This record gives sequence, structure tokens and C-alpha cells, in this order.
Amino acid sequence: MTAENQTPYVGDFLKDSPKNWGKWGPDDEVGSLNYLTSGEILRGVGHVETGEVFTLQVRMGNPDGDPVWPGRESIQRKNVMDESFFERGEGDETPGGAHYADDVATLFLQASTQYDALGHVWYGGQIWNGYDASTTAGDMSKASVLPIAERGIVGRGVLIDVARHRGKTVLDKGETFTHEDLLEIAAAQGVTIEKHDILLIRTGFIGSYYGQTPEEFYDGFLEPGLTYSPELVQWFQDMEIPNLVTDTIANEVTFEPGTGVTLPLHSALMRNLGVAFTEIAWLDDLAAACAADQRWTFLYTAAPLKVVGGTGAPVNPVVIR
Ligand code: UVW
Repeated sequence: MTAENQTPYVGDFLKDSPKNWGKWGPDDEVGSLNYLTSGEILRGVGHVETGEVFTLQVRMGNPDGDPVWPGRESIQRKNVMDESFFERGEGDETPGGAHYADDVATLFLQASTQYDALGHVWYGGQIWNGYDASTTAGDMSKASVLPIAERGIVGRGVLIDVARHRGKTVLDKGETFTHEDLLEIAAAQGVTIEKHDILLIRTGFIGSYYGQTPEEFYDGFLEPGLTYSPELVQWFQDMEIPNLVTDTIANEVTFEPGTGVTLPLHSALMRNLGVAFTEIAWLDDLAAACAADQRWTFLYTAAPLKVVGGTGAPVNPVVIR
């Protein structure tokens, strides 16, 4: 327990939770993405029927702000060269006379649609694969986002639309669902979640950001999402799910309702099983297309930016259906 609030220590809470450490060797940094073999990639290609393309990144740098985890900030981007510089005589004229625009940005690498590095969250002094947590100091020398970026992610994606199934545009704050719910919704959608599927889950939460003020969105911040149970973790393990993609900021309910533990699936799935997390995905357009023709599977492709030592990196996943 932590003294002040009786919330159990996550390491005690997850003491019997399964781990895949060592499964892909002592130097592994991409975890369950190893399940995405060339055979799995071809299985994904087999789910392209109409050639429609969907990009799953939210826009970065909306004038009204971007949906981010509280405490992070939207990208700060500004031009350092454009026509106004030339009009003021501050442009660097080049032979031939063409003008150009340039810009510079400061960003939280996790403040847009993003892949988390497998070492992004840990407890007990060890990150994914058992690497020492001191490897995160300064930059991540182990299990950073770079190996995920260099590998790329391609496979069969399946979308489970929890919000649509529950007849809502967006789930309520703190509303939860389990793997049993996912299976029930998949059956209702007429689709089967198969082993090694890239699992996309829609709650409507990111879409809801754009229909309200940031103050309303962040008021009593409590995301809806998957909630921890030993059975759910075992289901991910048995299904060998390589990648969890959701339209929420953190891929799971913010606090485990029974104990108040913050984001325990980050530890149970990412740290222990090596499941890659893709967060803040834009799923509304893809979901509308899937619902229209009742095809919920597709080819999912993604590659986050190759940030050396990064704890995560922005990504614009591309789905082809
Ligand atoms: C936190 O690190 C709190 O969340 P995320 O994984 O969404 O970046």
C-alpha cells in the first residue's frame, strides 16, 4: 500500500501477472511485435478488398489545442522563414530568387497519435525484458521507440467499436469494458478476433474532444477504457496480441476502479508482455466505413518516427481496407 491513499503498489498488484521477458532473447526491444511475421503481414494483405485508405493520426497543432495527457502540451510550431521575412528584407535570397518557408517545433513526443516505447512505463526498477530502469536515464538506451520505428508494424487489424455497440457517440468518463465485452461486441459485429490481430478499439473519446471546449474535455479527467483483470491479461497473452490501438489518450481506464491504481495495463501488457501501445488514434472515419459495409478487418500499417532514445514518437498509421 502507499500510505497516503491505501492504493496498492502496482508491483504487488501485478505480482502473479505473466511476463514475456526473455521470450525473444535477452536483447529484444520490440516485444510482441515479434508475432508479426511475414506470414501475418500477408494475412493482413488478404483483408484488403476495396483499396480505401484511412490515416489514423489526429491533426497536430490545432489552433484550439490537441487532446493530450494532462500536463503535456500541444506541439508549439512557428515559422522561422516565410514570405513575410522576405517582405521585411530578412529572407535569405538565393541565386534564382525562389522563396521558401521553414518552421521549428517543440513537442512532447507523446502529445499526438503515438507509439509508446516498451520502456515507457515500469515498476520495481525494471522495464520491458528485465532491463534496468536506470537505462531510461537521460535517454532510453534500452526499449526506446527506435527499434519499433525501425521495424515498422504491419498486420491484420480488427476494429471493435464499443461506443457504436453501446449506442453512444462516446463512452462516459470512466466507463469500462473487458475482453469479454470485446468478444461479445466482435460477435455482434460478425467478426472474430484472431490470434496475432492488431486490436483497434473505439470509444469515441478522442472524437469527443473536437465537439467541446478543452475545459469540458479535461473536467474530472477520467478516460473510458479497458480495465485490468488477471483474465484480461491472460487473454492478451493467449491471443498473442502484438499491438493495442485505441482512440483514448492512454489506452485504458485512467484508474483501475477496484483499487485506484493508475494505468495498470501499461505495466501488465506493455512492461510485462511487450504489447505495443498506440494511443490517441483517430478511429471515427474508419469506424463509419466499417459499419457501412460491415467489414471490420483490414491491413494496418504504421511506423513511428525514428527518435533515438525516445520514450515514444508520433505516428500516422495507415489502414487499407
Ligand atoms: C502516460 O504515460 C501517463 O500515458 P501514455 O501512455 O498515454 O503516454
